[in-house]
Amino acid sequence: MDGHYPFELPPLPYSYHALEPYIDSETMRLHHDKHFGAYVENLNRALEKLPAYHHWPLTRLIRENGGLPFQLQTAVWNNAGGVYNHDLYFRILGKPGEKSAPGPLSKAIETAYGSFENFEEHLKQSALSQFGSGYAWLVSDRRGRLKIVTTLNQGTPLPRGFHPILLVDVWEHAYYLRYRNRRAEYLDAFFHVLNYTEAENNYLACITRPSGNKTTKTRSE
Ligand code: MN3
Repeated sequence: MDGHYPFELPPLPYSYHALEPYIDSETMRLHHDKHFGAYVENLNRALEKLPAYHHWPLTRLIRENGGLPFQLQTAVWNNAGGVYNHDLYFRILGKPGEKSAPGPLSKAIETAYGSFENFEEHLKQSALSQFGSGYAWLVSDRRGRLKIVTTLNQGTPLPRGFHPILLVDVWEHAYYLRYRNRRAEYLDAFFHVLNYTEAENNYLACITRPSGNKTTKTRSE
């Protein structure tokens, strides 16, 4: 998702109950319609009176956040991040059982982590160690090498020059209704509904991009 103002809430790409029993329909309805919806609304509200930024794509609002008027930076950082992160989160989930990605992402995961099982264990441990609200991500660097990173609140790995492949939301609103405080159980469930085909598409978009990066104005890692 990389449109510009006014942003719209994209429809869920499957039904609310498609991820049952791993993620329940009530959580999905609340998470997508209310939480994701609020980030879209609040981002539009923050930008409403600043037409100079209405043509900025979502990722630019994040990457070049420091170039916005100071009083707007925090609201845009939080809400543009909330929109970017939730758009990706709901896209990389799917019906249980669509496990493998037979292409380059599989090879890259096996090269970096030895196996899918080992990769999932690494991502799970990172997600468990994220203190408070945030995300654990699988990202690619500019050379197509994989790395697991975490971000706090609605932060993204974009300003660090990484290309997101997949992420897991560990805000309590993502799991509290069904799993209460048992984040580890939610993470085990998450891997049942992780759509590696969609993750593969994100990886392919990254490794086939001509220059390999669009982040010339950001800090180097
Ligand atoms: Mn969320």
